[in-house]
Amino acid sequence: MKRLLLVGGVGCGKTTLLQRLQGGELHYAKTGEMYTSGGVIDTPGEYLELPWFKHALRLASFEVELVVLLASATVAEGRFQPGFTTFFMPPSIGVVTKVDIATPAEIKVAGNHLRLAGATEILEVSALTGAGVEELAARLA
Ligand SMILES: Nc1nc2c(ncn2[C@@H]2O[C@H](COP(=O)(O)OP(=O)(O)OP(=O)(O)O)[C@@H](O)[C@H]2O)c(=O)[nH]1
Ligand SMILES: [Mg+2]
Repeated sequence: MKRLLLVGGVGCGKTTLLQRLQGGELHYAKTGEMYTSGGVIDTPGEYLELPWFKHALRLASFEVELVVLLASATVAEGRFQPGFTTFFMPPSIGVVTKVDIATPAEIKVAGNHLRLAGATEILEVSALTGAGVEELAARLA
């Protein structure tokens, strides 16, 4: 798997998706600080949501090949500023999460938030059911 930086709002499913991608058991664990696992940097959602943490995301992005912006399909509001991907040096892709508990319209809204953030490539997944995870894993290989 490429070296990745996972960025998304609190509870959007970053850690659960990482557990799924790494073939581990799914268990809830609030991310309290940035950490690296198998070359993937997982970040607390607060780093995106609280402005004074944001530069830490940018610094971390210098270590990776790809930034993965995640947006939960269950959250109607956008969590990213328009053009947010320009904040990072490496390329970015967008991932809509929790598609198992969202309507097609909600999935579309989350995808549009990611597009507005600057992601031109968007995948849809459920870490819980595994839907779309194989496609994502292939993209990240
Ligand atoms: N239904 C459903 N629930 C999910 C999915 N992915 C994550 N969740 C749930 O959403 C909650 C938050 O998931 P996390 O993976 O901890 O979210 P996070 O983005 O790492 O959150 P922070 O560490 O707080 O930034 C947990 O209760 C997960 O079980 C999914 O694909 N489908
Ligand atoms: Mg987490």
